[in-house]
Amino acid sequence: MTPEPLTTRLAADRARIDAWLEGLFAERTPPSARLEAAMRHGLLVGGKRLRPVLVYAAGRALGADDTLLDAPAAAVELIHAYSLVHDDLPAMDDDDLRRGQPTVHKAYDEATAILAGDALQALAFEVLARAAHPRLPALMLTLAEAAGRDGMVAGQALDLAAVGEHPDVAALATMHGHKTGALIRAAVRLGALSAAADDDPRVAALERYARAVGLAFQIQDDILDVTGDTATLGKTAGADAAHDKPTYPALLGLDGARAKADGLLEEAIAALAPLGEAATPLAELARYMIERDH
Ligand code: GRG
Repeated sequence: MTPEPLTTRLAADRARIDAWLEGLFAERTPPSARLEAAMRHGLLVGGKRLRPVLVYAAGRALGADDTLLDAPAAAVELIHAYSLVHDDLPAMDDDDLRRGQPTVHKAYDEATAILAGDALQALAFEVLARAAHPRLPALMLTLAEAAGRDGMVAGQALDLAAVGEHPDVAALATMHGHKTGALIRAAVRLGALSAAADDDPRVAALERYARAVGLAFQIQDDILDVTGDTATLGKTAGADAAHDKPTYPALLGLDGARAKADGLLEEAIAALAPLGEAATPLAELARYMIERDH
């Protein structure tokens, strides 16, 4: 059987998770229509859905059924959406545009954006808790650790502390490993744990894959900031430089940053060896995430 092309699979997975996420807002009479609309804006307007796609790909590679992967995929995207809504706030990155549209605090107001982020985060855990998933405690722990004080939020704190500082490559990797990497690793782990035990060597292989992909994804994001194709992220080229944020191209040069991302891509693909052909979609996805132009 000819394997399904990546683009077909990506489109199908995006359609699947989008329908699932839309369903969270259906048949409800919310206490606050404004809060609900702001949540929808932060979650549903645009976005590549990379983290849900990783949940599906990792889970399927170990034999999980799609129906078991929907709730973890939705939960990780809800955390991601909340983080972007809060990251865009004036107290954080102060961005007017996200995904080519006004940020939530611009489309609504700052207080509503804070609340929408809060509610999206709570909804992530509600979605998981309602899923009656056989690995529920492990999934809850994975997502909570990745999102919180040992993961993404810690990364954001390190990032804020680094403004005006001159961290070296190792410090930059630690910051991004928390800020962006933790959720990407969580996505892969949520998929893997839906099908396999914690001590399954294939889970460890997928963790090595996710670590390399997460860092390479961030390097590519930095490269896109420099090369200027950032319209879909709603930034202007050089925005991070304007915020005096350290980036990989600034530390390694553009070619050095590209070489590092390529090396990590090879590492990610090599890590998949124990999974055999079942991991082909994950290898393609890594390439797509790192060679993407937006
Ligand atoms: C505010 C607690 C808190 C955390 C924010 C992840 C994060 C921490 C901020 C995002 C800032 C940012 C733009 C980082 C660069 C890498 C990144 C995560 C890009 C956005 O992810 P994509 O490209 O976004 O997957 P889409 O829009 O496709 O969902």
